[in-house]
Amino acid sequence: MLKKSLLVLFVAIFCLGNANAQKKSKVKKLSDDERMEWWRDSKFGMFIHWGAYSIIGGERGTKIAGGGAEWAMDKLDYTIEEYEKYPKMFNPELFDADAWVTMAKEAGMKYIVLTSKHHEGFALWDSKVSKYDVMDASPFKRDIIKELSEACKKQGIVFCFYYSIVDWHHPQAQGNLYPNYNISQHDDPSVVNPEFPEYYENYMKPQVGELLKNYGDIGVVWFDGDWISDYTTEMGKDLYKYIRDIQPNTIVNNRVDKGRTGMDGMNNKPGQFAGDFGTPEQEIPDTGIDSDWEACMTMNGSWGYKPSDNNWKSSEDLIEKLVDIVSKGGNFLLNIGPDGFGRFPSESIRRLKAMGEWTKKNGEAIYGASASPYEKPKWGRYTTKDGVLYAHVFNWPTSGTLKLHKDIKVKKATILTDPKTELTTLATSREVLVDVPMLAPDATVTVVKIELAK
Ligand code: FHN
Repeated sequence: MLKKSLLVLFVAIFCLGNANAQKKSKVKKLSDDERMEWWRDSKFGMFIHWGAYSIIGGERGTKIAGGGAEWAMDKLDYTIEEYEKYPKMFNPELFDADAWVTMAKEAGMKYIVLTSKHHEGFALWDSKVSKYDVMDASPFKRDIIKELSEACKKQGIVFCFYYSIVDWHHPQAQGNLYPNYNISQHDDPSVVNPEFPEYYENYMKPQVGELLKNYGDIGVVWFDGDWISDYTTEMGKDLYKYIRDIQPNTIVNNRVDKGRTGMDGMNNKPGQFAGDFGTPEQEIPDTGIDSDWEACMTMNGSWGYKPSDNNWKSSEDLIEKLVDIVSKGGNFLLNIGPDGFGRFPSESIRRLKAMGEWTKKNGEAIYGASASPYEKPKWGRYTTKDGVLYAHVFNWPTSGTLKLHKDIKVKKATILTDPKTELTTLATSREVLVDVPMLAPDATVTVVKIELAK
């Protein structure tokens, strides 16, 4: 009897495994260009840094953490035991995934990258690998990754997640803070934890696997913490393959491997490191890079919620940064740091609204647009799409004449938001002159649409 039931069980397991493999094989594996297409066209995404650090706000008594408030555990010298009280207080009852996604969508953002687990190690999903997660270590007991991924799907926004390789809560993955994390903060790159490979195989990969298997299509896996000496390029290449085997069409950033360490990826040979796009941070390259890249940036000076940091970039500056990045062939991943209640800061909401008003009117010159073949003009930037050149004017000419590159052959010029009014143009040997209104039609960036002559 026992033999028969064991045989039945074996057959059942075999069929289930086979069916699963069949299911996996049903996903059509896209070519690299097909896989990257949605991302290249999107241009603009929302980064969200949210975790137990969002309760702390970067402050401990009289001390304020330098830099990002998401580094509170390290910068404010919490021991692991001291820090563990914060997940126990994490109960963001004002969290509303649908509202977050709506704010991103109305800002003109096409994808969202949420920190599933930052360096603090606290997981925002129902992890079966660890109990240091929102379901077991906090009173909130809601699967944030599930709620946000479902809200994204409902509203047509691509859901992506960030995952930190370094994990200050895990004794095998504290990077250069090992082995004295709790006692003193030392940072010696030659110090590696011999048990890190065990964390990589038995904790990190299974957690990444959970996120890829249980929350639908994942647009991008955004790794971070790649800099620790414990993490090797062999692991990076293995992890990239692991991800693509589970979801073949997911895009992975260059921090999955060690590509950032070689002069920030500028001097790497093609194929030397795994990863689908470069990740300049808090900066925009001077010129375009002839490979895929995404600049990530904060609105103030902190990724995590930091009420003491009032160094907010203006909406106009953020719009100009979006244009500058797109004119150089990149994507813009702009960060929000929600507070411990689950609210976006009002300063962030105001900027998202302003960017949404601008992208609603001028999105044609951004989404799916490419880098300009012309060097950047003094007054702004060019983008191009489908035989049309878009002149994004940051500094409106007081003379009433906009000067374009002399090689531009104009068929028709209009203000993008006023398509019925054709502008007069004159080609000279030195430049192309365009008669424009004395006052800039848009207080931030006005776009002149130039249909090019064949
Ligand atoms: O240390 C992190 C930091 O907290 C933040 O997450 C940024 C965002 O890209 N990445 C690391 C710093 O490079």
